[in-house]
Amino acid sequence: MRIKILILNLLLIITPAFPQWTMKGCDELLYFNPGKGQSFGQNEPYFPNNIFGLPDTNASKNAPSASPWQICSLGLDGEIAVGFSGYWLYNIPGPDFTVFENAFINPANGKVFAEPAIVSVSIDGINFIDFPCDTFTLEGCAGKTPTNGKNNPFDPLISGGDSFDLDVLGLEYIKYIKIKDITKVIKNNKNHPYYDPTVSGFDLDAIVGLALTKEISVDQNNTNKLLTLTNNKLIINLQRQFHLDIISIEGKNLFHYSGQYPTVLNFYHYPRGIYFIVVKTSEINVCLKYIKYD
Ligand SMILES: [Ca+2]
Ligand SMILES: [Ca+2]
Repeated sequence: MRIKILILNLLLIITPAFPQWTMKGCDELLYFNPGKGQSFGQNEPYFPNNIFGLPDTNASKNAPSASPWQICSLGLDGEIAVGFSGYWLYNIPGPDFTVFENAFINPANGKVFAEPAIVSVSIDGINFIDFPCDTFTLEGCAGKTPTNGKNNPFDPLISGGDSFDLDVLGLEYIKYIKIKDITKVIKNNKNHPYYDPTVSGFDLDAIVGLALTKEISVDQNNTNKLLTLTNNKLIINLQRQFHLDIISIEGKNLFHYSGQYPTVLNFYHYPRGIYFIVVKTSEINVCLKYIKYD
C-alpha cells in the first residue's frame, strides 16, 4: 500500500522560553448564527468587539453587565464560535479558559438568573467536541456563574464566570471555542430548578484563555532544517533535548516521545487523516499540520 503524506500547512510556534503562556480574551470570530427572541448587541457598532477582550469590569453578581458595548445576546438556540487569532490554547494543570456571561443573583428569589450554553472546542473549526453539560443542574454548562468584574479575569478562583479544563475531554491543544445556547431547557420546564419565564438566551461577555502560545507562519524550507516530513517518515535534526507529541484532529495525544539526538519516526501505521506533530525544545514549539492518505 502506497502512502502519501501531503503537507497542507506548516506552522512554527515560537516562544522565548518554555513554558511561557499568554493570557488574553478571544479576538477572532469564526462564525455567529443568532437564535430567536433576542438581538441585543448582535450588530455594529457593538459586535463583535463586545465579546472580544476581557469581561465587563463593572459586572457583579448583583449588577450584571447590561451594555451592548460589552454583551452579545446569542438568542434562543443561537451559536457562536471564536478563537484567539494566531494562538493555540494549551491544556495546563487546572482550568484552561473561562466563559463570562451576565448571570446574576435574582433579588426576587435569591436564585441565579441563568441562561446556559453548551461549550465545545475544536482544532480545525469544523469538528467540535462538547464538554459534558447537565441540562438540569447546569453542572458543566456556561452561563450559570456571575462575573466578578473587579477581580483578575485570569484567576478562575476569583474571576467568576465558568471555567473549563481540557483534561475533562482528554485534549492537549485546541484552536476554537463554540458556545451554543440551551436556555429553552429552562424556559420550557416549570419544574426546572432555574425556571424563569423571562430568560431569553445566553449573553456572551468574554472568553478568556489562560495558556496560549503564539504561532508564526514560516517558510517551509526553513523548518525543514529542523524537521523533514516525507512519505511516512519524520526526520528530526535537533541536537538537543526535545519532546514530540502526535495529536489527532480531535485534539487527543496519540503519541509522546522525548529525545536529544537526530531521530527518524515512522508514521506508516497511522490511519489516513489529519494529524498535528508538535515538537518542543527549551526555545521553540514547532507544529506541523498534515494530511495522510493512501
Ligand atoms: Ca464583553
Ligand atoms: Ca487543564
